[in-house]
Amino acid sequence: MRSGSLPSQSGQRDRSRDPANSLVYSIPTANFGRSIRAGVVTGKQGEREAPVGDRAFFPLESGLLAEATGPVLREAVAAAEIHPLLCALALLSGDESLLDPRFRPDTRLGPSGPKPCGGLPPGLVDEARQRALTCLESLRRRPDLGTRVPSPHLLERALDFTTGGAHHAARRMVMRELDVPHDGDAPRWRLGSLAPGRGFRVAVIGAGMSGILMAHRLRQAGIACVVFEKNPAVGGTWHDNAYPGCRLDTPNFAYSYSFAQNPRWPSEFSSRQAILEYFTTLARRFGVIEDLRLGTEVLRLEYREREPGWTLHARDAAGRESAHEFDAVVSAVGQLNRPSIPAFPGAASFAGPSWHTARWRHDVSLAGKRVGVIGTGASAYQVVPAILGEVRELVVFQRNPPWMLPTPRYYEPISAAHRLLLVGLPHYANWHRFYQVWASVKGRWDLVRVDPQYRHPVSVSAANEELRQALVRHIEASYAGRPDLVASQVPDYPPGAKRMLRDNGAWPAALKDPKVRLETRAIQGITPSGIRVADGAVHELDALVYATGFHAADFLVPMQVQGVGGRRLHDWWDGDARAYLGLCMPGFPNFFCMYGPNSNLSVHGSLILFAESQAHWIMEALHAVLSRGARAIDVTEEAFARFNVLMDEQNALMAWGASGVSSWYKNARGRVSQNWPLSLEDYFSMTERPQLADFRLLG
Ligand code: N01
Repeated sequence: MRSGSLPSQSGQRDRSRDPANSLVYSIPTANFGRSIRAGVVTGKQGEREAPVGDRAFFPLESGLLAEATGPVLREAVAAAEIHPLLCALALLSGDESLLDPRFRPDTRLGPSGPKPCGGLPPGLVDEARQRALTCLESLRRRPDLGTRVPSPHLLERALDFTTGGAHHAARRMVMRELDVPHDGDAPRWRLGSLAPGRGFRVAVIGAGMSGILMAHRLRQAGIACVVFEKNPAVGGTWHDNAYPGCRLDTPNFAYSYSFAQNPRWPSEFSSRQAILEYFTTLARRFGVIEDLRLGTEVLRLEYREREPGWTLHARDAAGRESAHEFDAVVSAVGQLNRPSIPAFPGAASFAGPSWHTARWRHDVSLAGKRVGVIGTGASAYQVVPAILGEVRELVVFQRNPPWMLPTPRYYEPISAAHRLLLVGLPHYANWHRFYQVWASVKGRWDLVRVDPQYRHPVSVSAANEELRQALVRHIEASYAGRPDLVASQVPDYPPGAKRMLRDNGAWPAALKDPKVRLETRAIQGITPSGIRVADGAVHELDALVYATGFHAADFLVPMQVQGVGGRRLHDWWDGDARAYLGLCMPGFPNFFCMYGPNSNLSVHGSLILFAESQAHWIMEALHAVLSRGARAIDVTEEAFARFNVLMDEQNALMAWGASGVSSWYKNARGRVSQNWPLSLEDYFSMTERPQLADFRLLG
């Protein structure tokens, strides 16, 4: 495809690179018809390219392996995830026999979670590790370790080995997640050549994971952007949530940009600090930092019809208001950033300090205090064990217990032995990440899908019931000898109806701690000295923590957005936010949402995978506008309505839609306005490029 033209009707993205883009370059190959990451694969077997990682944001240190002693190497191989290691070594050595079909992994998640070592029996694991060690020993001192270029054939073999061939259906998504070609989603057009002489400015609202990515893509296309961020620093949710114990609850390697992979994560589920550092570092390296207006909140957006574009009203940290004109606006404000504090009667009378988990009061010591924590969601799950050592007493107020997913190694750091391979062995960290991504493509989706023929008082399918029983067994084992806790901790709703939480024993240990009381009676009100519950009993408290979640359904609040003909977005939504692909609404041309309605993931995939698709789609939409000499793009009412019928039908077939339990996935009307109900591949293919029949281009 010519640079500057629209994607072909076949939907294939030709990602041949613009040579002006210094980050990427193309090496077309016979097998893939696409370019391949520098140093990973080239068109001709054995051809040399730039060393792996030399253009990467987080370079490797392949010299480390040469210095390692034999015992250290053995320890590293024992600590490695065996399947990614076999793939990396096969690519480096050319030894296909490492991809022995007997070693092929089963990456499907069962009721008890991922199968250790891809489900291989111990004897085969030992054999595979021995083969890996022998290969590693023969390779590690080779001076060309960091520059060896495997063949496309080997890449295919490694993919077949990992996925059992299933990747062919999700091919383009798989290649992006593997970063082959490197940064394949980088726009291969620049404003200057696509629309010479035309000025085009974009506002991005929010400098979290989505906003940083969006600004990076715009910069890659030479489009001027300004990023408005209400906080004094970047990071979004990772900036806001500074409560003790905050860490990722999805696998970390998969929770990173596909084109900026980090081999140095401190844990498979890293702490908030490590993730914040990752995004802060990248904002700097991408240059996005230059486009930032920190401490500046966007108040209002008004669409100008005469000269299509947006007027954005903002207020800076000093309270000064200003107006700015843009051609397009991308909201990247997230879903979980406006704390929700229930209006308990008497809340204002509480004499001690009280705060929300996302507004942690680091100036208040909890030492020796009687502390109440309201809520048992993901935030409470992390904060309660983390403050337990400090407090005198802790009362946990629970309305509904969550389902716990056994994750024994949740807090474990990545060992030095494993890090040696992640940082020192080319390809290993990429394949380690890819392995996580691939396992999450299906994730637990099948286990929470409704079988309309299935009848059960709680579960929504036979597979869901199997999962429920496995999780009940985990609860019974975790609270052995405490029938009171078993009774209070087994949810009465199906697994998947609310977010399932990672458990390494820390939460059960906290609930069993003599300092902790679990209160399951409803909160009636708050008094100056504590919390009064249903039968009038009062828990005396010195401090109160609201772990009560966010106004997730109130998309874009409190911003006011006025579109064509004075259409006010929130009036028009009328408490029921909807979008087309989570990205746009009719009557709001050139206004795009990242992580908008119905684009949240809860049982499969990583939000970063979706954010990358959304940023890509927005760039394609802007390309359509600019390449046609149009001013704006607006989704049609019909396409918007059709898409939302699909969302509602499909969400009704998921545990979260079928169950009546309260959750932040639903809005006040009970409609699932947050979650994506289909597969990751579906979203990836729907966001490959805008279906122009669903849009009006405005001149
Ligand atoms: O919020 P939540 P969260 N009276 O809405 C209870 C992400 N996250 O901040 O279950 C009494 O899940 C409410 O009770 P119930 C993640 O996606 C990620 O914990 O509705 N209780 C519930 O127990 C997560 O899903 C990470 O009956 C009341 C709790 O408050 C999302 O953020 C870490 C109540 C709210 O739970 C939100 O998690 C943290 C009332 N009136 C969060 N109102 C990481 O990955 C609410 N509750 C690191």
